Amino acid sequence: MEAGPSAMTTTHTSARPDAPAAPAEPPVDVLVIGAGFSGLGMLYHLLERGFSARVVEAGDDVGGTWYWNRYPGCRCDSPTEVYQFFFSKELLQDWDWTHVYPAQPEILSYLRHVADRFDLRRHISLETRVRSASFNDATGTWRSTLDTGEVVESRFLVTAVGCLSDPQVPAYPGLENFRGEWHHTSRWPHSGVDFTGKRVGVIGTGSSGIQVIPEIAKEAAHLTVFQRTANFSFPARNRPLRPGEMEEFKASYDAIHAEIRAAKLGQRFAPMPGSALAVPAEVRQRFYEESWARGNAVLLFSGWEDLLTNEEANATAADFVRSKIAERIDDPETRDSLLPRNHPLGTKRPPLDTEYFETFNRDNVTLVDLRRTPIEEFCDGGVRVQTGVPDESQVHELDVLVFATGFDAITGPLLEIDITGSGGMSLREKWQDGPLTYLGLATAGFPNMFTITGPGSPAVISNMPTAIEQHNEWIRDCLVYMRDHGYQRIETSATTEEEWTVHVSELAQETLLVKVDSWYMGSNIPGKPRRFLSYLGGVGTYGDVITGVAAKDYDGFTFG
Ligand code: NA7
Repeated sequence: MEAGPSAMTTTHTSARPDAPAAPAEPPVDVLVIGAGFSGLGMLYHLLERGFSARVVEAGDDVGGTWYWNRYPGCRCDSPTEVYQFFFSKELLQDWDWTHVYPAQPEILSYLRHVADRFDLRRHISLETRVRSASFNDATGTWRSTLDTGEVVESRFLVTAVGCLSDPQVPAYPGLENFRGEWHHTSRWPHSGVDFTGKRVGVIGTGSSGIQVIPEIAKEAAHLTVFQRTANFSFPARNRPLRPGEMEEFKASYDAIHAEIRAAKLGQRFAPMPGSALAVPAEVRQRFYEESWARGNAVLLFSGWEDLLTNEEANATAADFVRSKIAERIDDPETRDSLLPRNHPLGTKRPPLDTEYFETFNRDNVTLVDLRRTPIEEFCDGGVRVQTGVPDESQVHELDVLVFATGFDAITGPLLEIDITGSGGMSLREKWQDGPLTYLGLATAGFPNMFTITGPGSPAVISNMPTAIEQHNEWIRDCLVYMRDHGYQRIETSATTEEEWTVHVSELAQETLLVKVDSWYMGSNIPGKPRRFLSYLGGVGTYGDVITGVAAKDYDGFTFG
């Protein structure tokens, strides 16, 4: 085990049924909620700088996203050499990845290794949820109540709850009547699901659906895919790393790290200056063909910079991708339903796939186009859909139903916790018309609280570990600054967060992303305010902004 951060004593008390919950004395410096990439990274940095910290995690192991999403086919869409922690050169040198895009078990092993190697586990309480957290103005501390009844008092509260961790099951009636078993992709049983000989239905064709569908099709007697929106998808062209490739990465990690920290997407992609419309059609076609052959969404991420701002430019790429998708599907009617036509390319999160469209050429796979035959209800036998003929319906008989129906993204996991700030202000109430943050890191009225990859930061519009690392380091440095200056309390103001939120919104308005319904916009959740939830200025620019704020003695924050 590598020499890790020094052990710090954490303090807490357990509530007795006969006594009012009593907080810890003295409080722990920082309570971190969540032990995925962001919580583990945060814990490492805090301990390394001598803060006491405690992490509370709902799962029975660390890993976050990679703990919960265990469905077959689950893997990362970022290349392995960028999707990891960069805080330890020894860790980078010692860990060997096997594939260009590692599968979920491998990433989970990596995160477990990180927890062990840096001796983080003894600061983590597993199988425990934070139910509520409230700021006490008198003591300047947070008091968090766990589902065990325990109350933890901390100087700071850091949320590391993930952006896609609040799974959603569609609200069609009758699920309780379904005779078979059902699962959400992000709450997959640890023992796995046996599809052999079964009739399986998958609802949802986002990234999770597109990954799980080809795998289930190989095993099930019959697979019915319920599609509401046809999705663009790029071939991953995943493969095992070639001999020597890992060594090349290891030799270049400093350069790779510098590159992704400065890049727009926190990835080794950079958009080309100029317009797709300014070059001859043959040049465009050649670039699109070459990008397609490389796999991933190279065409989009390394393409002309107006692909996501100009509809006409976008259409040149979207037409190309549609033509490639069409080549992969045999049946004309199925092809027609699978071709994405209702949104510009890249305005919904583009998935990477392995044999996704080809799966619909199998005899045991049927596509149900919900735009033509909408779901009416779940019933004992399966899923009842309208047929298009008035008063007529049809039941798709199923033994297993899989929901790949996504998440209440970014704000969902934060608002699930009952958080109250200064003067008893409720975060749920404060954000009822949409989240307000400064830098995606803090919100006015909630002193000493930081939100890793919160709304208004690049987060989901980037390689997540890069965005997480920016926040981990910034929060760490801010707490060191406060300690050095003897400050106990930090908060931002309503004016500052308003300015940042308007800035985030203005950047989004310049793009096509605000024109479609997506989880980026919150529009996948009925009743959720429709607002673009992330910062589109890019990871590099964002890094400059937040380090600039720190350099100016945390401009936009006040200390007490
Ligand atoms: P997504 O990307 O939100 O996809 C959810 C899918 O489920 C999408 O195809 C939805 O169709 C569909 N959906 C959602 N609700 C319904 C209902 N009520 N009826 C039918 N179909 C529905 O979630 P994923 O888990 O695939 O991916 C989330 C992110 O994880 C991904 O982007 C990566 O960043 C990793 P819709 O498009 O809304 O019409």
